[in-house]
Amino acid sequence: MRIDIVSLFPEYFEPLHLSLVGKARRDHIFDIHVHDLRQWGVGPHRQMDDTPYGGGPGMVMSADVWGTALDAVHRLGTQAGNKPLLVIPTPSGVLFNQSLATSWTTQTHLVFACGRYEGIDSRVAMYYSSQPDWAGVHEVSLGDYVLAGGEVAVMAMTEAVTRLMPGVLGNSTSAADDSFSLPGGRVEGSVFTKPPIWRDLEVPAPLISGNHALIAKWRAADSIRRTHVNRPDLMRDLP
Ligand code: 6GU
Repeated sequence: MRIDIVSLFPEYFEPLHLSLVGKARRDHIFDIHVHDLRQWGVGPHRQMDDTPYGGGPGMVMSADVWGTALDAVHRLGTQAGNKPLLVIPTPSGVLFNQSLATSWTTQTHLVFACGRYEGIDSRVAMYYSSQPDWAGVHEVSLGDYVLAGGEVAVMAMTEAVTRLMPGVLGNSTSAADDSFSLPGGRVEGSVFTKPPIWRDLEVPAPLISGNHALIAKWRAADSIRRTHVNRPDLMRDLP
């Protein structure tokens, strides 16, 4: 997989050289290319935004600048003849979740277009969703709160998707045991390590019993308990 990220703040993405994602990049499981949108800006000031039609506060990013940028990034990935999926992070998008992340792992080329200010001229999403040499457009939100721009959302989405790709997690850590990948989409239960007693708090007995069936049963029950307490919205999905 090839991932291209276009942003006015490319430095935001330096941490993608670290930890699990950084290691997987060095292992060539996928590559990530970050581009400064400003290079496609117009005029001596490399302008990339303008006032909104209909009035109102703030600025809107120009379709023209984004069109030039996205066409250029498309060409960078087409050596393989692949169609890129365009992801536009926006609080007005569909909610990002584990199943959307999983569905993206089979793409050959992901392009993230990070908006700032009041967002990107809506004709950009319209245009690229109708282009046969693109795999589609997903406008995606991280959750019901507003960030200053798409960068932090793209960091989260990139990490969520890439850790699901074959070879990124070691065999000892399986994505099948992740929250939201468990049966019914529930969250993971509590976890413990040594010592068995810490400040008078004991590790639940089943976990130190050595009885694998008992351990599995305790974990399933604890996961359901935690889903009930923290995520009652998920409970209707449980079997
Ligand atoms: Cl994807 N972008 C912005 N700017 N704010 C958000 C978001 C995205 N998701 C939640 N809030």
